[in-house]
Formats: sequence, C-alpha cells, structure tokens
Amino acid sequence: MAHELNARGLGHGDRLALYLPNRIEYIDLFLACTRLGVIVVPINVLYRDREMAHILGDATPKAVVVTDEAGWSRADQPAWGVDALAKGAAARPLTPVDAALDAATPAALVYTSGTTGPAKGAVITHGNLCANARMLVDTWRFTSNDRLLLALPLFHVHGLGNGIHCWLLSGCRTRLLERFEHGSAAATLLDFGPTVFFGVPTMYVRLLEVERSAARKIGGAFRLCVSGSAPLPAQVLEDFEALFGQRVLERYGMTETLMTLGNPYDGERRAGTVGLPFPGVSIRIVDEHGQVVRDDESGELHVQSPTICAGYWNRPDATAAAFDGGWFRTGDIAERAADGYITLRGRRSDVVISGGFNVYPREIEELLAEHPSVAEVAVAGVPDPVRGEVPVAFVVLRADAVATPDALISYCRDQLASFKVPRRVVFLERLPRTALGKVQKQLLKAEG
Ligand code: MLC
Ligand code: AMP
Repeated sequence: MAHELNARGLGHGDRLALYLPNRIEYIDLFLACTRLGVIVVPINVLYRDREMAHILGDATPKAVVVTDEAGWSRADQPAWGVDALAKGAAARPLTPVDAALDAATPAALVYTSGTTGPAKGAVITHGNLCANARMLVDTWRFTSNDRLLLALPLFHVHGLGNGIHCWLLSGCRTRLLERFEHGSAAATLLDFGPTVFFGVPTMYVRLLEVERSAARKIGGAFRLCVSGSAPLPAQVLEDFEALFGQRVLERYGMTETLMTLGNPYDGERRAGTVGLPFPGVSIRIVDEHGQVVRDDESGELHVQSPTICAGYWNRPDATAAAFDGGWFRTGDIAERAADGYITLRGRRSDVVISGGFNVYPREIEELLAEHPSVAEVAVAGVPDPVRGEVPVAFVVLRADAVATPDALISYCRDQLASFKVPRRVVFLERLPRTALGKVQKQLLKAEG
C-alpha cells in the first residue's frame, strides 16, 4: 500500500484523509502512511458535507479515501476509492518502503474542538502513539495470547491509538467490527471470546441487556474491560460486574493527550473515578489563578506526558493557549483525593458527550440560527440513560414563523452527523438570560 500511495504522488509531510468506516484497508492505509511519513487525517464517517468542509480546508490533504468514489461530490478535493487502492496495492512489490522518521514526525491530525472554537487538528506524533501503546500494553498486561474485540471507530484515538496500537505492539489477536451493534453484540462476544474489550460507556449500558447465562460465558473469557471517552456511571459499573463478573477499568484521555489516567490493573477500581496517573504522566490541579489546589478541592486538570500532542495544525495561537509552561490544560475540572484517586467534576466548556462522540452546541446553534423560522436558539446537553447526554435545542421562533420541531430536526439531520441532531426541539417565548445577556444553560438543561 505504501508503494501504491507513493506512486500516486504522496510523500513525507503530505496529508491523506480517511473518510471510511472500520475495515481492514483502514489499517493498511494507516500503516502505509506511517511508513512514508504521510500524515493521516481521520474523518468521522458520520460527518456530512458541511462538517467535512472545515477539516478539508484546514488539513489540505492531497486526497480523501472514500468507499464510493463515484458518490463524492466535492469538485475541489480529489477522492480515491478504497477498493481501487487495495487493488493497486496488491499489484505492487513487497519490498519495504521507509522514509526517514523520528519520534517528532507527525503521524496523524485528529480534529477536535478542544475547549473552544472551531475544530482544530491535534498533531499526534509517532512518538506520542508509541509512548501511549507502550504504556497501555505494560499497564494492562497485554500478551500475544490476548484476544481483543475492537468495535470502536478507527477515526478516533480510542479505537486507533489504543485499540490498533495495543494489538500491533502486543501481537495479540484482534477482531475488528465495522461498528458496535447492540443487537448482535452478544453473539459476536460469544463467537470470538475476547479476553479484552475496549468500549465507551454507551456500549457497557447496551451490554447490560445480554441474557444472564450468555453474560456469564462471555465474562468467563474476559481478563480486562476498559471504559473511557465519557463518564461511566457508577451504577453501570456495578451492574456490569454483577452480570459479567468483571469489574470495568475506567480510564481517562483526550485526543490531544492520548491516555493519561486510569484505575489500577491490580488494586481498587473505584467507581466514579478515573483513577491515578499512568506511569510517565504528571498531573496538577489548579484554580483560576493558576495556583495548585489542595486535595479534595476542584480545579482544572493539567497534564504532562510523552503522549501529549505537538500542538494544533497551523494554529500557533491555539497551541500557545493550550499549554501553560509545559503543562497541557485539559479543560476538565477534577479533584484529587488524599490517596491520589482523581474524580472528574465537569468540563470548562459546554461540550456534550453523546455515546462517546463530542457535540459542540455552538455548531448546532449556528446551523439552526440560519433557518428562516428561527429567531434565537440555544443548545444544551440533557442526561440520557444510554448515550450519557443528548443535545436538545431550545428555540425562539420568529413572529410569523410556522416551523414545527420535526421540521427543524429534519433540517439538522440533512446537514449534521446523526449524533449531533437535537433529540428534541423545545419552543420557548424567550431564552433565560443573565443580567449580562448570557444564556443560562443550566436552566435550560433542567427544562430539557
Ligand atoms: C453510530 N452510528 C453509526 C456508527 N456509530 N453509524 C455508522 N457507523 C458507526 N460507527 C449511528 C447510528 O447509525 C445511529 O444513527 C446512531 O449513530 C446511534 O446508533 P445506535 O445503533 O442506536 O447505537 P448505540 O447503541 O446508541 O451506540 C452508539 C455507539 C457509538 C456507542 C456505537 O456512539 C459509538 O461508536 N461511539 C464511540 C465513540 C468513540 O469512539 N469516541 C472516542 C473519542 S476519543 P441514527 O441516525 O439512527 O441516530 C476520546 C478520547 C478518549 O474521547 O478518552 O477516548
Ligand atoms: P475528545 O476531545 O473527543 O478526545 O474527548 C476528550 C474528553 O472526553 C475529555 O476532555 C473528557 O471530558 C472526556 N472523557 C474522556 N474519558 C473520560 C472519562 N473516563 N470520564 C469522563 N470524561 C471522560
């Protein structure tokens, strides 16, 4: 595949976007790029045209790899069909292709909004991915005898950075699913018998539906189940343990930092906490003046680790703002107990995490504000038993407007990834505002 990409004109420092569901060629393409020093730009396969435009404009990839080349409608951006690439690769020589690389060479640009503003490409280096994989394989005791079931999307660091890299480094066996489907999850688990499972909390919630004897059987093969990307409710942890006989290990990470905290492999996995810093990671918790707080007091979590990205692509301003003298500001509010366990207490921004996917209210608000019937809009996350949170839109209509909630929802569905579409649209006479005019999202959440 590296020969094929090379023949198509890709070389060191070029970007290649992958707009693909999980499939084996995703891994081939990723590895071929890492050989060539080509920077991979994974794009969420659920994104629609509007959401992709910003990423393509910012990363300026030479091409986007897609499933259906004929269906690609962006004239300004070349697209390569994945089947044609695979066919081309099969005809190329098997001799190795190697570019000069070091730990600082960028391997991937993964887009995330960080704590504010439009999506920015976190520059994840070869060194970051190696450090993350080494740390997890050691800490989580991976061996070549493990069997990892991977149902996470490869366009995020959870699936790509943790899943694929733990597999590659440990030499274990992996089954890659196109996606997690709760209807067939039990049958797949029984059939493959994984020793290790990585998931987002929504997957663990869904697995609580598995019938008891099947759950016992599946649980009998488990050695380690890890949850991350969003908070795992304590009750889900307890219920999962009662059903499968396996206590989930909750860990914490970010696109920009990869994995930084986790409950211990041996020792107490404390419900509702994200555990302790991984080996090689330092943390501090600071107040709004940058002073380190005392134990049991909350503040912003800052981290230092070899897994932290090199900054944001083409955004020296945002990069400078994200770091404080070598510490990365996570934007997450955390508290440290006297024995070192960290509990997350919220986030500095109003990002909503739904099923492990991030939703930025601002993006939905901007789209709805463009609708002719909408005078004002605010979007907030409201609790959901399965997805953790779901976005709900609070709309003030224009005086003469006739739009219904369903019409606004289908307008969003046409232009946004499914997980960003407001679950409900609530019409209000006016938005609750503070004396300074700021929308009070806490009040909206209570109404949602
Ligand atoms: C979800 N959908 C998908 C999909 N995942 N469609 C295609 N491919 C996928 N991979 C769509 C469905 O079509 C549906 O759309 C909607 O999402 C919900 O699907 P569902 O079948 O009801 O799924 P559900 O049981 O709710 O589970 C959703 C989920 C998904 C858990 C499978 O949310 C998911 O894969 N989440 C993982 C996100 C992730 O990897 N985050 C890591 C970020 S990295 P519709 O139109 O019917 O609504 C990070 C750092 C860190 O945060 O610490 O890890
Ligand atoms: P992303 O920007 O998609 O990489 O998401 C990173 C964010 O996910 C973090 O800043 C946290 O807010 C959240 N997150 C990740 N893991 C956990 C966890 N175990 N518990 C709570 N929040 C988490």
